[in-house]
Amino acid sequence: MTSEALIVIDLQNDFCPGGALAVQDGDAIVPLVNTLITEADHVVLTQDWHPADHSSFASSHEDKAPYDTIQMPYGPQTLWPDHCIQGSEGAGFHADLDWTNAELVIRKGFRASVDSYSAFFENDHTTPTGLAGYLRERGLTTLTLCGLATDFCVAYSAIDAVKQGFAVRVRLDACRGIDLSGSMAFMMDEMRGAGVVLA
Ligand code: VGL
Ligand code: ZN
Repeated sequence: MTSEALIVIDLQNDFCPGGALAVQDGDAIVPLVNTLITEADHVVLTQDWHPADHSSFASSHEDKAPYDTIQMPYGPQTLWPDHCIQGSEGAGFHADLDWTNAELVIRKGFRASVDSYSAFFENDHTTPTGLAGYLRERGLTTLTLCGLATDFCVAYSAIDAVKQGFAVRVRLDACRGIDLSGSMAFMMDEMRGAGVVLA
């Protein structure tokens, strides 16, 4: 057994064309992600998993529209269209994603009061999801990340993973981004600065 794991971030219907928060060409990465899954020794998936009244939804706030920013107790928070509601079709994994081999599915964003872009910490940057402990206990120290969206959940996960002491590579060819007001260029720089290997 090796110490390497593939982490597939949020490859869910709502982030694919036709979904509630569609990432351009989000579904185009599915064949390559399937190949990476086939080649990987260990596979972990993340699943954005919000209650219907989640605080990251613009619909939960009066006079707010999707992509507005609000101040939360933990800092600024972008508001989104309702997406990845627990148990909905949109929250499901893309139908062609072959995740049979996945050893763990980690759900995030399930508490109404706080969003969670990162697979490791909620957006308060202090509440852990448990993923770091899981990986450490299993001796999985080298991580390859792919999925959606490059400039949000993939980037936040990659940066937190480095901070947690993992060796981290992001397969950009197996990611697609949202690019909201320059977020793509900004988060690429943040990842590079943190020590994430961009491949
Ligand atoms: C994501 C915005 C809101 C993501 C999740 O997976 O990148 N982005 N929820
Ligand atoms: Zn979300």
